Amino acid sequence: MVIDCAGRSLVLDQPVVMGVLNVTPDSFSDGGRFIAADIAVERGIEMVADGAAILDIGGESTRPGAELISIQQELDRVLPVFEELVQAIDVPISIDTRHPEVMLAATAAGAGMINDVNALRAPTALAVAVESGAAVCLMHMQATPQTMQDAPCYADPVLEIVQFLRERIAACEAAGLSCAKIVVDPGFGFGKTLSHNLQLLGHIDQFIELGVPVLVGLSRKKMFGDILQKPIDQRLCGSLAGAVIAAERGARIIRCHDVGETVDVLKVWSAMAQQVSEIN
Ligand code: PT1
Repeated sequence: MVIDCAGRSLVLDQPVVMGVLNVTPDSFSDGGRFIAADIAVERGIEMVADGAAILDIGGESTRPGAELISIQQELDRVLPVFEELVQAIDVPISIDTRHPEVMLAATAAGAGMINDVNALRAPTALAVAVESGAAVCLMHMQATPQTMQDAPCYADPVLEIVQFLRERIAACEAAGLSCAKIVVDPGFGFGKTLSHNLQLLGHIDQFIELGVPVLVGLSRKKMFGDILQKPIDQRLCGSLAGAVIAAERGARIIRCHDVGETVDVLKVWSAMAQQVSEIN
């Protein structure tokens, strides 16, 4: 299966890596190291060399409790990086934003995917996405980044989140977006307890039934901190375990910071999967 990202192809026959490129001074794990555009561009080129099939550029942190920034600040952070990286690499580049103004400017600057943690629920977001020709990632989030971890609550998280994404896919299709341009994401850590996150991870197969590729973002998240009792810089092995579990259950895009390591574990999974399918 191939996703058309405004002219650039994302081939999903095997699970692939989406490299996270935060252009935020308060980014939850990069500590603002990539605030300068040229450093971000260099890091993006490096992630592609390490095997990333797509990059995801974000200027606003959406981790729990993150500070709000203005649209202008977000644009100032991400646009210079898009303008340079689009020239420097061949893989599709995604814009991680909740804001239609940023979607519009980034897709005009060459973004091939809109990754929206708010699943295009902002007024005009859907229309901007359809008009842009970009692919979209629809993510589930309960409440907002500022409040989402206060008291996450579901009767049945898997059922409710699958249903939410089904409704968002329908809204996109009704607005004129082909389902061939849609991927979905359960939204690990976005208004979810450890128990919710683990139920979602174990039931990714139920998201596959939505009929579009599933993306997961697990990298370095608090769920691994909770399980391992380890800080952010010691969650690589936990994140890799999560990536393999997700791939085994059918996820096709793994959003992560540690690109080379994640590419390696996915290559092992893919080698196994290919061998098994050849024999059967
Ligand atoms: C994600 C994601 C994202 N995550 C998509 N986009 C973040 N599609 C940003 C924690 O619990 O999973 N999917 N864009 C980063 N957000 C978080 C959320 C970071 C929770 C950390 C946590 O530690």
